Amino acid sequence: MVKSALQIARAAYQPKLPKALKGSVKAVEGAPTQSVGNQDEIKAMFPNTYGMPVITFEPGDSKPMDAFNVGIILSGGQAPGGHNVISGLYDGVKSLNPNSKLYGFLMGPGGLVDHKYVEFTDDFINEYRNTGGFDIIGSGRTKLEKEAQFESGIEILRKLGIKALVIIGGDDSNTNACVLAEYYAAKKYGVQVIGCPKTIDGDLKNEQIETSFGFDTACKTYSELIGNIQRDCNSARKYWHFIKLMGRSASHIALECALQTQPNICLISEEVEKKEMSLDDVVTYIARIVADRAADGNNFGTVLIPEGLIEFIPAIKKLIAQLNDVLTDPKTGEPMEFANAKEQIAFVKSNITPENLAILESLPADVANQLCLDRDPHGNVQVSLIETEKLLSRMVATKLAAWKAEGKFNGKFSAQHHFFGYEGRCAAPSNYDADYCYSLGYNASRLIANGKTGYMSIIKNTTAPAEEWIAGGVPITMMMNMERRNGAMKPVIRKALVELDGAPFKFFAANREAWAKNTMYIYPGPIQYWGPSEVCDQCTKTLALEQK
Ligand code: FBP
Repeated sequence: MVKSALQIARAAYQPKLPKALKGSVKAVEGAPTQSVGNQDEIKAMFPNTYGMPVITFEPGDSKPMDAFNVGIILSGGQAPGGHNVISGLYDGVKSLNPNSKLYGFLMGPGGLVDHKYVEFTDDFINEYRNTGGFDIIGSGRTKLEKEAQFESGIEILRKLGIKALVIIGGDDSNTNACVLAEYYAAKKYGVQVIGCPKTIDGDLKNEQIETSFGFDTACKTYSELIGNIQRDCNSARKYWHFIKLMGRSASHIALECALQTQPNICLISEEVEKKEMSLDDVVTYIARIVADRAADGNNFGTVLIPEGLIEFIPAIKKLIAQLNDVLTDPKTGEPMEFANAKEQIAFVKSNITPENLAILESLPADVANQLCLDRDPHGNVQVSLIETEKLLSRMVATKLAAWKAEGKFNGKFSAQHHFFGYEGRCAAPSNYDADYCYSLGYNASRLIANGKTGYMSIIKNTTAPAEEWIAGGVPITMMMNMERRNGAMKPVIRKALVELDGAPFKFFAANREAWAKNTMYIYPGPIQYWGPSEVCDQCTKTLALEQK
Protein backbone atom coordinates (compact mmCIF):
# COMPACT_ATOMS: atom_id res chain seq x y z
CA MET A 1 0.00 0.00 0.00
CA VAL A 2 1.36 3.46 -0.89
CA LYS A 3 1.05 5.66 2.18
CA SER A 4 0.75 9.39 2.65
CA ALA A 5 3.12 11.15 5.06
CA LEU A 6 0.19 11.57 7.46
CA GLN A 7 -0.56 7.85 7.35
CA ILE A 8 3.05 6.97 8.09
CA ALA A 9 3.26 9.37 11.03
CA ARG A 10 -0.19 8.41 12.25
CA ALA A 11 0.63 4.69 12.23
CA ALA A 12 2.92 5.33 15.18
CA TYR A 13 0.09 6.76 17.30
CA GLN A 14 -0.63 4.49 20.26
CA PRO A 15 -4.32 4.83 21.11
CA LYS A 16 -5.10 5.37 24.75
CA LEU A 17 -6.84 2.72 26.84
CA PRO A 18 -8.93 3.15 29.99
CA LYS A 19 -7.00 2.29 33.14
CA ALA A 20 -9.32 -0.63 33.85
CA LEU A 21 -8.29 -2.38 30.60
CA LYS A 22 -4.54 -1.99 31.01
CA GLY A 23 -3.95 -5.13 33.04
CA SER A 24 -6.01 -8.09 34.18
CA VAL A 25 -9.67 -7.35 34.69
CA LYS A 26 -12.55 -8.63 36.71
CA ALA A 27 -16.17 -8.28 35.59
CA VAL A 28 -18.45 -6.61 38.11
CA GLU A 29 -22.11 -7.37 37.45
CA GLY A 30 -24.94 -4.91 38.08
CA ALA A 31 -28.60 -5.74 38.69
CA PRO A 32 -30.69 -7.71 36.13
CA THR A 33 -31.90 -5.48 33.29
CA GLN A 34 -35.19 -4.95 31.46
CA SER A 35 -35.72 -3.93 27.84
CA VAL A 36 -36.64 -0.26 27.27
CA GLY A 37 -40.12 -1.28 26.10
CA ASN A 38 -42.40 -4.28 25.49
CA GLN A 39 -40.68 -6.26 28.24
CA ASP A 40 -42.92 -9.34 28.06
CA GLU A 41 -42.60 -9.75 24.30
CA ILE A 42 -38.83 -9.17 24.24
CA LYS A 43 -38.33 -11.56 27.17
CA ALA A 44 -40.33 -14.26 25.38
CA MET A 45 -38.33 -13.78 22.16
CA PHE A 46 -34.92 -13.77 23.87
CA PRO A 47 -35.20 -16.31 26.70
CA ASN A 48 -31.43 -16.94 26.77
CA THR A 49 -30.14 -13.39 26.50
CA TYR A 50 -32.81 -11.34 28.29
CA GLY A 51 -32.39 -9.73 31.70
CA MET A 52 -28.59 -10.09 31.93
CA PRO A 53 -26.76 -7.49 34.06
CA VAL A 54 -24.71 -4.53 32.86
CA ILE A 55 -21.00 -5.40 33.25
CA THR A 56 -18.23 -3.06 34.39
CA PHE A 57 -14.58 -4.08 34.20
CA GLU A 58 -12.30 -3.29 37.10
CA PRO A 59 -8.65 -4.15 37.61
CA GLY A 60 -8.43 -7.71 38.96
CA ASP A 61 -6.64 -11.03 38.66
CA SER A 62 -7.36 -13.18 35.66
CA LYS A 63 -6.27 -16.72 34.98
CA PRO A 64 -4.16 -17.55 31.91
CA MET A 65 -6.38 -18.44 28.97
CA ASP A 66 -6.09 -21.22 26.45
CA ALA A 67 -5.73 -19.96 22.89
CA PHE A 68 -9.09 -19.07 21.32
CA ASN A 69 -10.22 -17.77 17.96
CA VAL A 70 -12.45 -14.81 17.24
CA GLY A 71 -14.22 -13.56 14.08
CA ILE A 72 -15.13 -9.98 13.23
CA ILE A 73 -17.58 -8.40 10.80
CA LEU A 74 -17.96 -4.78 9.67
CA SER A 75 -21.62 -4.13 8.93
CA GLY A 76 -23.36 -1.22 7.20
CA GLY A 77 -22.07 2.24 6.40
CA GLN A 78 -18.44 3.17 6.92
CA ALA A 79 -17.52 5.14 10.06
CA PRO A 80 -14.08 6.48 11.02
CA GLY A 81 -12.35 4.23 13.53
CA GLY A 82 -13.48 0.79 12.35
CA HIS A 83 -9.88 -0.24 11.72
CA ASN A 84 -9.02 0.70 15.30
CA VAL A 85 -11.81 -1.48 16.69
CA ILE A 86 -10.24 -4.36 14.79
CA SER A 87 -6.70 -3.52 15.94
CA GLY A 88 -7.91 -3.10 19.53
CA LEU A 89 -9.63 -6.48 19.39
CA TYR A 90 -6.55 -8.05 17.80
CA ASP A 91 -4.25 -6.69 20.51
CA GLY A 92 -6.74 -7.66 23.22
CA VAL A 93 -7.10 -11.22 21.95
CA LYS A 94 -3.31 -11.63 21.57
CA SER A 95 -2.70 -10.19 25.05
CA LEU A 96 -4.85 -12.99 26.51
CA ASN A 97 -2.95 -15.64 24.57
CA PRO A 98 -0.51 -14.89 21.70
CA ASN A 99 -1.63 -18.09 19.95
CA SER A 100 -5.20 -16.87 19.66
CA LYS A 101 -6.33 -15.90 16.16
CA LEU A 102 -8.54 -13.19 14.75
CA TYR A 103 -10.41 -13.75 11.48
CA GLY A 104 -12.20 -11.04 9.48
CA PHE A 105 -15.25 -11.92 7.39
CA LEU A 106 -15.20 -10.13 4.05
CA MET A 107 -17.64 -7.50 2.78
CA GLY A 108 -19.97 -7.50 5.75
CA PRO A 109 -22.29 -10.16 7.18
CA GLY A 110 -22.38 -11.78 3.72
CA GLY A 111 -18.79 -12.97 4.32
CA LEU A 112 -19.94 -15.13 7.22
CA VAL A 113 -22.77 -16.65 5.22
CA ASP A 114 -20.60 -17.24 2.13
CA HIS A 115 -17.53 -18.36 4.10
CA LYS A 116 -15.25 -15.58 2.82
CA TYR A 117 -12.66 -14.55 5.35
CA VAL A 118 -9.04 -13.60 6.06
CA GLU A 119 -6.81 -14.21 9.04
CA PHE A 120 -5.22 -11.12 10.59
CA THR A 121 -1.49 -11.03 11.23
CA ASP A 122 0.74 -8.37 12.79
CA ASP A 123 1.91 -7.06 9.41
CA PHE A 124 -1.61 -6.94 8.01
CA ILE A 125 -3.08 -5.14 11.04
CA ASN A 126 -0.18 -2.69 11.31
CA GLU A 127 -0.95 -1.34 7.84
CA TYR A 128 -4.34 -0.13 9.04
CA ARG A 129 -3.84 1.21 12.56
CA ASN A 130 -5.37 4.67 13.02
CA THR A 131 -6.56 4.85 9.41
CA GLY A 132 -10.07 5.66 8.21
CA GLY A 133 -12.25 3.41 6.10
CA PHE A 134 -13.46 -0.15 6.33
CA ASP A 135 -11.29 -1.38 3.46
CA ILE A 136 -9.30 -3.75 5.66
CA ILE A 137 -12.04 -6.35 5.13
CA GLY A 138 -14.82 -4.32 3.50
CA SER A 139 -18.37 -3.85 4.71
CA GLY A 140 -21.84 -4.73 3.45
CA ARG A 141 -25.52 -4.41 4.24
CA THR A 142 -26.59 -8.06 4.04
CA LYS A 143 -29.21 -8.59 6.75
CA LEU A 144 -28.23 -11.44 9.04
CA GLU A 145 -31.65 -12.65 10.12
CA LYS A 146 -32.54 -16.00 8.62
CA GLU A 147 -31.99 -19.40 10.17
CA ALA A 148 -30.30 -20.64 7.00
CA GLN A 149 -27.76 -17.81 7.30
CA PHE A 150 -27.13 -18.60 10.98
CA GLU A 151 -26.62 -22.27 10.13
CA SER A 152 -24.28 -21.45 7.26
CA GLY A 153 -22.40 -19.16 9.67
CA ILE A 154 -21.94 -21.85 12.29
CA GLU A 155 -20.35 -24.17 9.72
CA ILE A 156 -17.49 -21.77 9.06
CA LEU A 157 -17.22 -20.69 12.69
CA ARG A 158 -16.76 -24.34 13.67
CA LYS A 159 -14.31 -24.97 10.85
CA LEU A 160 -12.14 -22.07 12.01
CA GLY A 161 -12.57 -22.94 15.70
CA ILE A 162 -14.12 -19.53 16.36
CA LYS A 163 -15.43 -19.09 19.88
CA ALA A 164 -16.85 -15.60 19.49
CA LEU A 165 -18.02 -13.28 16.75
CA VAL A 166 -17.84 -9.48 17.03
CA ILE A 167 -20.28 -7.54 14.86
CA ILE A 168 -19.52 -3.86 14.34
CA GLY A 169 -22.68 -2.08 13.28
CA GLY A 170 -25.51 0.36 13.85
CA ASP A 171 -28.88 -0.27 15.46
CA ASP A 172 -30.13 -2.68 12.80
CA SER A 173 -26.89 -4.71 12.68
CA ASN A 174 -26.70 -4.92 16.46
CA THR A 175 -30.34 -6.01 16.59
CA ASN A 176 -29.37 -8.81 14.22
CA ALA A 177 -26.29 -9.57 16.36
CA CYS A 178 -28.61 -10.06 19.31
CA VAL A 179 -30.91 -12.37 17.34
CA LEU A 180 -27.84 -14.39 16.32
CA ALA A 181 -26.56 -14.51 19.92
CA GLU A 182 -29.94 -15.78 21.07
CA TYR A 183 -30.10 -18.39 18.29
CA TYR A 184 -26.62 -19.77 19.00
CA ALA A 185 -27.33 -19.76 22.76
CA ALA A 186 -30.67 -21.56 22.27
CA LYS A 187 -29.00 -24.18 20.07
CA LYS A 188 -26.12 -24.48 22.54
CA TYR A 189 -23.62 -23.99 19.69
CA GLY A 190 -21.09 -22.45 22.09
CA VAL A 191 -20.39 -19.36 19.96
CA GLN A 192 -20.64 -15.98 21.67
CA VAL A 193 -21.78 -12.87 19.78
CA ILE A 194 -20.68 -9.37 20.83
CA GLY A 195 -21.82 -6.09 19.23
CA CYS A 196 -20.00 -2.82 18.86
CA PRO A 197 -21.77 0.59 18.44
CA LYS A 198 -20.88 2.13 15.09
CA THR A 199 -22.52 4.78 12.94
CA ILE A 200 -21.67 8.31 11.92
CA ASP A 201 -25.40 9.07 12.37
CA GLY A 202 -24.98 9.21 16.17
CA ASP A 203 -28.37 7.58 16.71
CA LEU A 204 -27.14 4.48 18.52
CA LYS A 205 -26.87 5.97 21.99
CA ASN A 206 -28.71 5.71 25.28
CA GLU A 207 -27.98 5.67 28.99
CA GLN A 208 -25.32 3.03 28.47
CA ILE A 209 -23.84 4.09 25.12
CA GLU A 210 -22.53 7.66 25.15
CA THR A 211 -21.97 7.86 21.43
CA SER A 212 -21.55 5.64 18.40
CA PHE A 213 -18.06 5.67 16.98
CA GLY A 214 -17.38 7.70 13.85
CA PHE A 215 -19.83 10.48 14.79
CA ASP A 216 -17.00 12.57 16.23
CA THR A 217 -14.71 12.43 13.18
CA ALA A 218 -17.50 12.67 10.60
CA CYS A 219 -19.00 15.78 12.25
CA LYS A 220 -15.59 17.41 12.57
CA THR A 221 -14.91 16.73 8.89
CA TYR A 222 -18.26 18.18 7.76
CA SER A 223 -17.83 21.14 10.11
CA GLU A 224 -14.46 21.93 8.54
CA LEU A 225 -16.12 21.96 5.10
CA ILE A 226 -19.10 24.02 6.32
CA GLY A 227 -16.72 26.48 7.96
CA ASN A 228 -14.80 26.81 4.70
CA ILE A 229 -18.02 27.41 2.79
CA GLN A 230 -19.11 29.99 5.34
CA ARG A 231 -15.84 31.86 4.98
CA ASP A 232 -16.25 31.74 1.20
CA CYS A 233 -19.81 32.98 1.43
CA ASN A 234 -18.88 35.72 3.88
CA SER A 235 -16.14 36.79 1.46
CA ALA A 236 -18.17 36.89 -1.78
CA ARG A 237 -21.53 37.68 -0.13
CA LYS A 238 -23.58 36.49 -3.06
CA TYR A 239 -24.76 32.93 -2.41
CA TRP A 240 -27.03 31.03 -0.12
CA HIS A 241 -25.52 27.59 0.43
CA PHE A 242 -27.98 24.74 1.02
CA ILE A 243 -26.01 21.95 2.68
CA LYS A 244 -27.57 18.55 3.25
CA LEU A 245 -25.88 16.36 5.84
CA MET A 246 -26.03 12.60 6.23
CA GLY A 247 -27.53 11.07 9.30
CA ARG A 248 -30.40 9.04 7.87
CA SER A 249 -33.42 9.68 10.17
CA ALA A 250 -31.85 11.45 13.11
CA SER A 251 -30.58 15.05 12.96
CA HIS A 252 -27.65 14.60 15.34
CA ILE A 253 -25.06 15.34 12.63
CA ALA A 254 -26.82 18.53 11.47
CA LEU A 255 -27.21 19.69 15.08
CA GLU A 256 -23.58 18.96 15.97
CA CYS A 257 -22.35 20.74 12.83
CA ALA A 258 -24.56 23.73 13.71
CA LEU A 259 -23.06 23.83 17.19
CA GLN A 260 -19.59 23.76 15.65
CA THR A 261 -20.15 26.33 12.90
CA GLN A 262 -23.12 28.60 13.84
CA PRO A 263 -24.86 28.70 10.44
CA ASN A 264 -27.74 31.05 9.66
CA ILE A 265 -30.26 28.21 9.52
CA CYS A 266 -30.24 24.60 10.65
CA LEU A 267 -33.36 22.48 10.34
CA ILE A 268 -33.91 19.76 12.92
CA SER A 269 -36.25 17.04 11.64
CA GLU A 270 -37.42 16.06 15.11
CA GLU A 271 -38.58 19.64 15.73
CA VAL A 272 -40.32 19.81 12.36
CA GLU A 273 -42.26 16.71 13.36
CA LYS A 274 -43.07 17.95 16.85
CA LYS A 275 -44.36 21.27 15.49
CA GLU A 276 -46.30 19.37 12.79
CA MET A 277 -44.79 21.58 10.10
CA SER A 278 -45.76 21.08 6.47
CA LEU A 279 -43.27 21.33 3.63
CA ASP A 280 -44.62 24.83 2.98
CA ASP A 281 -44.04 25.81 6.63
CA VAL A 282 -40.39 24.72 6.33
CA VAL A 283 -39.96 26.67 3.09
CA THR A 284 -41.60 29.77 4.61
CA TYR A 285 -39.29 29.56 7.65
CA ILE A 286 -36.20 29.57 5.41
CA ALA A 287 -37.55 32.25 3.07
CA ARG A 288 -38.38 34.52 6.03
CA ILE A 289 -34.76 34.41 7.23
CA VAL A 290 -33.45 34.98 3.69
CA ALA A 291 -35.75 38.02 3.36
CA ASP A 292 -34.78 39.41 6.78
CA ARG A 293 -31.08 39.08 6.03
CA ALA A 294 -31.64 40.69 2.61
CA ALA A 295 -33.31 43.64 4.36
CA ASP A 296 -30.01 44.08 6.26
CA GLY A 297 -28.09 43.93 2.97
CA ASN A 298 -26.94 40.32 3.49
CA ASN A 299 -27.85 38.32 0.40
CA PHE A 300 -25.91 35.30 1.56
CA GLY A 301 -26.08 32.59 4.15
CA THR A 302 -25.95 28.93 5.02
CA VAL A 303 -28.70 26.39 5.60
CA LEU A 304 -27.99 22.98 7.14
CA ILE A 305 -30.50 20.27 6.25
CA PRO A 306 -30.58 16.82 7.87
CA GLU A 307 -30.96 14.14 5.21
CA GLY A 308 -33.98 12.57 6.92
CA LEU A 309 -36.00 15.82 6.95
CA ILE A 310 -38.57 14.73 4.41
CA GLU A 311 -39.48 11.65 6.50
CA PHE A 312 -40.34 13.84 9.50
CA ILE A 313 -42.86 16.11 7.83
CA PRO A 314 -45.92 14.47 9.41
CA ALA A 315 -47.99 14.11 6.23
CA ILE A 316 -44.99 12.62 4.37
CA LYS A 317 -44.17 10.37 7.32
CA LYS A 318 -47.67 8.85 7.16
CA LEU A 319 -47.24 8.38 3.43
CA ILE A 320 -43.85 6.65 3.87
CA ALA A 321 -45.27 4.32 6.55
CA GLN A 322 -47.96 3.20 4.15
CA LEU A 323 -45.50 2.90 1.27
CA ASN A 324 -43.33 0.63 3.43
CA ASP A 325 -46.34 -1.56 4.17
CA VAL A 326 -47.64 -1.85 0.62
CA LEU A 327 -44.17 -2.52 -0.77
CA THR A 328 -43.67 -5.49 1.57
CA ASP A 329 -44.92 -8.92 0.62
CA PRO A 330 -47.23 -9.86 3.54
CA LYS A 331 -46.40 -13.57 3.15
CA THR A 332 -42.61 -13.36 3.18
CA GLY A 333 -42.01 -9.99 4.87
CA GLU A 334 -39.58 -9.30 2.00
CA PRO A 335 -39.70 -6.30 -0.36
CA MET A 336 -42.06 -6.98 -3.29
CA GLU A 337 -40.55 -7.53 -6.71
CA PHE A 338 -41.70 -5.58 -9.77
CA ALA A 339 -40.83 -5.91 -13.43
CA ASN A 340 -39.92 -2.23 -13.66
CA ALA A 341 -40.19 1.15 -11.93
CA LYS A 342 -43.33 2.10 -13.87
CA GLU A 343 -45.14 -0.99 -12.64
CA GLN A 344 -43.98 -0.35 -9.06
CA ILE A 345 -45.20 3.26 -9.08
CA ALA A 346 -48.56 2.24 -10.59
CA PHE A 347 -48.95 -0.47 -7.93
CA VAL A 348 -48.16 2.01 -5.16
CA LYS A 349 -50.61 4.59 -6.47
CA SER A 350 -53.47 2.13 -6.65
CA ASN A 351 -52.81 0.73 -3.15
CA ILE A 352 -52.46 3.81 -0.94
CA THR A 353 -55.23 5.91 0.61
CA PRO A 354 -56.57 8.88 -1.37
CA GLU A 355 -55.13 11.19 1.32
CA ASN A 356 -51.64 9.73 0.88
CA LEU A 357 -52.01 9.73 -2.89
CA ALA A 358 -52.75 13.46 -2.78
CA ILE A 359 -49.58 14.08 -0.73
CA LEU A 360 -47.51 11.91 -3.09
CA GLU A 361 -48.81 13.78 -6.12
CA SER A 362 -48.14 17.17 -4.52
CA LEU A 363 -44.42 16.39 -4.40
CA PRO A 364 -42.02 17.07 -7.28
CA ALA A 365 -41.93 13.95 -9.50
CA ASP A 366 -38.30 13.07 -8.72
CA VAL A 367 -38.94 13.07 -4.96
CA ALA A 368 -42.20 11.11 -5.33
CA ASN A 369 -40.44 8.47 -7.43
CA GLN A 370 -37.62 8.18 -4.94
CA LEU A 371 -40.09 7.56 -2.13
CA CYS A 372 -41.90 4.89 -4.12
CA LEU A 373 -38.87 3.07 -5.42
CA ASP A 374 -35.67 2.73 -3.46
CA ARG A 375 -35.32 0.92 -0.15
CA ASP A 376 -32.16 -0.32 1.56
CA PRO A 377 -31.98 -3.99 2.63
CA HIS A 378 -33.43 -3.09 6.05
CA GLY A 379 -36.47 -1.57 4.32
CA ASN A 380 -35.42 2.05 5.03
CA VAL A 381 -36.16 4.78 2.49
CA GLN A 382 -32.82 5.76 0.98
CA VAL A 383 -33.02 9.33 2.17
CA SER A 384 -29.47 10.03 1.03
CA LEU A 385 -30.77 9.78 -2.54
CA ILE A 386 -33.45 12.45 -2.11
CA GLU A 387 -32.06 15.85 -3.11
CA THR A 388 -33.78 17.82 -0.31
CA GLU A 389 -31.24 20.63 -0.59
CA LYS A 390 -32.31 21.30 -4.20
CA LEU A 391 -35.99 20.75 -3.49
CA LEU A 392 -35.96 23.32 -0.68
CA SER A 393 -33.92 25.96 -2.50
CA ARG A 394 -36.21 25.60 -5.54
CA MET A 395 -39.28 26.12 -3.36
CA VAL A 396 -37.66 29.01 -1.46
CA ALA A 397 -36.85 30.70 -4.79
CA THR A 398 -40.48 30.35 -5.89
CA LYS A 399 -41.74 31.81 -2.61
CA LEU A 400 -39.29 34.72 -2.74
CA ALA A 401 -40.31 35.47 -6.32
CA ALA A 402 -43.95 35.66 -5.15
CA TRP A 403 -42.95 37.91 -2.25
CA LYS A 404 -40.96 40.10 -4.65
CA ALA A 405 -44.06 40.53 -6.81
CA GLU A 406 -45.94 41.60 -3.68
CA GLY A 407 -43.16 44.02 -2.72
CA LYS A 408 -42.22 41.96 0.37
CA PHE A 409 -38.71 41.00 -0.76
CA ASN A 410 -36.18 43.25 -2.40
CA GLY A 411 -33.03 41.21 -2.17
CA LYS A 412 -31.24 38.72 -4.38
CA PHE A 413 -31.36 34.97 -3.96
CA SER A 414 -28.84 32.73 -5.62
CA ALA A 415 -28.28 29.20 -4.28
CA GLN A 416 -25.47 26.65 -4.26
CA HIS A 417 -26.02 23.05 -3.21
CA HIS A 418 -23.91 20.53 -1.31
CA PHE A 419 -24.40 17.11 0.16
CA PHE A 420 -21.87 15.98 2.75
CA GLY A 421 -21.93 12.37 3.78
CA TYR A 422 -19.45 10.14 2.05
CA GLU A 423 -16.78 12.86 2.51
CA GLY A 424 -16.65 12.14 6.23
CA ARG A 425 -17.31 8.44 6.62
CA CYS A 426 -13.76 7.32 5.90
CA ALA A 427 -11.78 10.24 7.31
CA ALA A 428 -8.74 9.35 9.41
CA PRO A 429 -10.19 9.01 12.93
CA SER A 430 -9.79 11.94 15.28
CA ASN A 431 -7.84 11.23 18.46
CA TYR A 432 -11.19 10.77 20.20
CA ASP A 433 -12.38 8.13 17.73
CA ALA A 434 -8.93 6.49 17.48
CA ASP A 435 -8.87 6.00 21.28
CA TYR A 436 -12.58 5.22 21.68
CA CYS A 437 -12.58 2.62 18.90
CA TYR A 438 -9.37 0.94 20.02
CA SER A 439 -10.82 0.72 23.54
CA LEU A 440 -14.14 -0.68 22.25
CA GLY A 441 -12.28 -3.43 20.37
CA TYR A 442 -9.90 -4.23 23.22
CA ASN A 443 -12.84 -4.28 25.62
CA ALA A 444 -14.72 -6.75 23.37
CA SER A 445 -11.87 -9.23 23.94
CA ARG A 446 -12.52 -8.97 27.70
CA LEU A 447 -16.25 -9.59 27.24
CA ILE A 448 -15.36 -12.68 25.24
CA ALA A 449 -12.84 -13.85 27.84
CA ASN A 450 -15.58 -13.52 30.46
CA GLY A 451 -17.88 -15.78 28.46
CA LYS A 452 -20.43 -13.08 27.58
CA THR A 453 -22.82 -13.24 24.64
CA GLY A 454 -25.59 -10.89 23.48
CA TYR A 455 -23.65 -7.94 24.90
CA MET A 456 -22.49 -4.74 23.29
CA SER A 457 -19.01 -3.44 24.08
CA ILE A 458 -19.28 -0.08 25.87
CA ILE A 459 -16.87 2.61 26.98
CA LYS A 460 -18.27 5.42 29.13
CA ASN A 461 -17.17 8.66 30.78
CA THR A 462 -15.45 9.63 27.52
CA THR A 463 -15.53 13.38 28.19
CA ALA A 464 -12.90 12.67 30.89
CA PRO A 465 -9.27 11.78 30.01
CA ALA A 466 -9.04 8.25 28.52
CA GLU A 467 -7.38 6.92 31.70
CA GLU A 468 -10.69 7.47 33.51
CA TRP A 469 -12.94 5.91 30.87
CA ILE A 470 -15.19 3.13 32.15
CA ALA A 471 -15.22 -0.15 30.21
CA GLY A 472 -17.84 -2.88 30.23
CA GLY A 473 -20.80 -4.39 28.43
CA VAL A 474 -24.53 -3.83 28.08
CA PRO A 475 -27.02 -6.59 27.21
CA ILE A 476 -28.38 -5.75 23.76
CA THR A 477 -31.89 -6.81 24.79
CA MET A 478 -31.86 -3.95 27.31
CA MET A 479 -31.97 -1.45 24.44
CA MET A 480 -34.83 -3.14 22.58
CA ASN A 481 -38.51 -2.52 22.02
CA MET A 482 -41.06 -3.61 19.43
CA GLU A 483 -41.45 -1.46 16.32
CA ARG A 484 -43.28 -1.80 13.05
CA ARG A 485 -40.83 -2.67 10.28
CA ASN A 486 -41.80 -3.68 6.76
CA GLY A 487 -45.40 -4.20 7.76
CA ALA A 488 -44.77 -6.34 10.87
CA MET A 489 -43.88 -5.77 14.53
CA LYS A 490 -40.22 -6.64 15.19
CA PRO A 491 -37.86 -6.47 18.18
CA VAL A 492 -35.36 -3.68 17.44
CA ILE A 493 -32.89 -1.46 19.26
CA ARG A 494 -34.60 1.85 19.90
CA LYS A 495 -33.10 4.55 17.69
CA ALA A 496 -32.03 7.70 19.52
CA LEU A 497 -33.41 10.79 17.82
CA VAL A 498 -32.54 14.37 18.78
CA GLU A 499 -34.24 15.16 22.08
CA LEU A 500 -35.89 18.54 22.01
CA ASP A 501 -35.52 18.89 25.76
CA GLY A 502 -31.86 17.79 25.65
CA ALA A 503 -29.01 20.21 26.32
CA PRO A 504 -27.58 20.25 22.74
CA PHE A 505 -30.89 21.22 21.12
CA LYS A 506 -31.69 23.73 23.86
CA PHE A 507 -28.34 25.44 23.38
CA PHE A 508 -28.96 25.61 19.64
CA ALA A 509 -32.53 26.89 20.06
CA ALA A 510 -31.37 29.62 22.43
CA ASN A 511 -28.83 30.90 19.91
CA ARG A 512 -30.29 30.31 16.46
CA GLU A 513 -32.08 33.65 16.09
CA ALA A 514 -28.85 35.52 16.67
CA TRP A 515 -27.01 33.20 14.24
CA ALA A 516 -29.75 33.79 11.63
CA LYS A 517 -29.72 37.57 11.74
CA ASN A 518 -26.08 38.28 12.41
CA THR A 519 -23.20 36.61 10.68
CA MET A 520 -21.56 34.74 13.55
CA TYR A 521 -19.88 31.90 11.68
CA ILE A 522 -17.24 29.72 13.31
CA TYR A 523 -14.53 28.22 11.09
CA PRO A 524 -13.36 25.08 12.92
CA GLY A 525 -10.61 24.14 10.43
CA PRO A 526 -9.36 20.60 9.86
CA ILE A 527 -9.07 17.86 12.47
CA GLN A 528 -5.70 18.09 14.22
CA TYR A 529 -3.90 14.98 15.38
CA TRP A 530 -0.96 16.61 17.14
CA GLY A 531 -0.83 19.82 19.12
CA PRO A 532 -2.49 21.41 22.12
CA SER A 533 -5.03 19.20 23.82
CA GLU A 534 -7.80 21.81 23.49
CA VAL A 535 -7.35 21.55 19.71
CA CYS A 536 -6.85 17.81 19.23
CA ASP A 537 -8.53 15.99 22.09
CA GLN A 538 -11.96 17.58 22.22
CA CYS A 539 -15.10 15.47 22.03
CA THR A 540 -18.18 16.67 20.13
CA LYS A 541 -20.16 19.64 21.43
CA THR A 542 -23.18 17.31 21.64
CA LEU A 543 -21.40 14.97 24.03
CA ALA A 544 -19.91 17.81 26.06
CA LEU A 545 -23.35 19.41 26.51
CA GLU A 546 -25.04 16.07 27.25
CA GLN A 547 -22.50 15.05 29.86
CA LYS A 548 -22.19 18.46 31.50
P1 FBP B 1 -25.05 3.03 9.07
O1 FBP B 1 -26.31 3.34 9.83
O2 FBP B 1 -25.01 1.68 8.53
O3 FBP B 1 -23.84 3.36 9.89
O4 FBP B 1 -24.98 4.01 7.82
C1 FBP B 1 -25.31 5.34 7.94
C2 FBP B 1 -25.25 6.09 6.64
O5 FBP B 1 -23.99 6.69 6.48
C3 FBP B 1 -26.38 7.14 6.63
O6 FBP B 1 -25.94 8.35 7.17
C4 FBP B 1 -26.74 7.20 5.17
O7 FBP B 1 -28.09 7.52 5.00
C5 FBP B 1 -26.48 5.79 4.69
O8 FBP B 1 -25.49 5.26 5.52
C6 FBP B 1 -26.04 5.72 3.26
O9 FBP B 1 -25.94 4.39 2.88
P2 FBP B 1 -25.07 3.84 1.68
O10 FBP B 1 -23.66 3.78 2.15
O11 FBP B 1 -25.62 2.47 1.47
O12 FBP B 1 -25.24 4.77 0.55
